[in-house]
Amino acid sequence: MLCTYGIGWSFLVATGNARSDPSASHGLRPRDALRAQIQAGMDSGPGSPLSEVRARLRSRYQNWDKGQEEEVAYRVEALPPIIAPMTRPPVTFSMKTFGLNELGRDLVVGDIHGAFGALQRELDRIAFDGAVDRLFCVGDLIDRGPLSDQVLWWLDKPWFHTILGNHEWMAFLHVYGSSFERRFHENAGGKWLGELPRDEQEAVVQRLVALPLVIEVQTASDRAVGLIHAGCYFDSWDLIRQMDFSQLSGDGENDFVRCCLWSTERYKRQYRRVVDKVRAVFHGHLTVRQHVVLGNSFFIDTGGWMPDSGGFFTLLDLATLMPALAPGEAPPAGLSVVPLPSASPLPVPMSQHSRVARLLDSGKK
Ligand SMILES: [Mn+2]
Repeated sequence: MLCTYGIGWSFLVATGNARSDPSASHGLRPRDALRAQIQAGMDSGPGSPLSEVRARLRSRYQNWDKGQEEEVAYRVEALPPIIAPMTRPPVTFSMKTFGLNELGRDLVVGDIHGAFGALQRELDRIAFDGAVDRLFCVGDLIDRGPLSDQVLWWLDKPWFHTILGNHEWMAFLHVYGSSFERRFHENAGGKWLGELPRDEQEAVVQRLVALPLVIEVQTASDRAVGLIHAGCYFDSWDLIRQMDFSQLSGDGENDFVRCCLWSTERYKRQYRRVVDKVRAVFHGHLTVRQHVVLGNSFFIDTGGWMPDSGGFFTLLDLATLMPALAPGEAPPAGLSVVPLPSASPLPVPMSQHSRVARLLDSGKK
């Protein structure tokens, strides 16, 4: 028997023969049936769409056992409405500016992704001194690496300053968003968050979402540098300085915020125009084999969070725009290329670091 339910759109739910032949599913996905079932307010008794969904899910597993059955049944029943009720705490985006550090070094590092141990080893190697030095991060502190749950401990360090990355934003939606958003973050390495008690989840993500979207740091040169996780929306930093960040809608659904958190356009297009009125803009988000400079945009996520695949942390000194040196270490004559696996998302062009740094420092563009 074939029953048709029309609830806003037409679809088919297979019953009868389909029960004994789960492959006759008519292309209906379980979520579609669930959505229909929820919207129609149907009961979940025998012969209902929900029971058919369960039957179809069962047929997918070769080695079915009671535990799996209960798990899937739970998942099916626990599916909430597709659009989550808007119970999020209010979000206010911001930009934070830092004055010149006259006491020590200012360094910038790419995505950390929970690899705080490897980062600490690199800081130790270059004799980072938290009493006078500052470390700035381009966001994505969490997920994938082993120590994401240390993130608040790191944010408490007075010398550690970071912006918001898309992973921090995804974590916020994980806790306060829909089931889609939760799963989206889990699949991006965010399972650790769901394993924390609910009150800790809320404490973590409320702290993360309060991070500034943009940081500006004054350097000893006459110009400041900027940090944005993914994409710089404007070709002039003055336009960012003039923005009223508090007017950006807190749901993150506007072009500027999306660009800051997600855009890879400058790199994909190899767009080399210099961002005016700023010495350099640092980005993470894209993992590259060796840090890359396009115009004065620096892409510095060199995969320090996946050391087993040849990744390493790039820490650049904001005064020189060159890698931070260990005590007694000579400046590198050339930058070596460390191969990352082919899963690395994009090909990496030759670094133009030295030439660009010279040009920037000589004031030419
Ligand atoms: Mn990212």
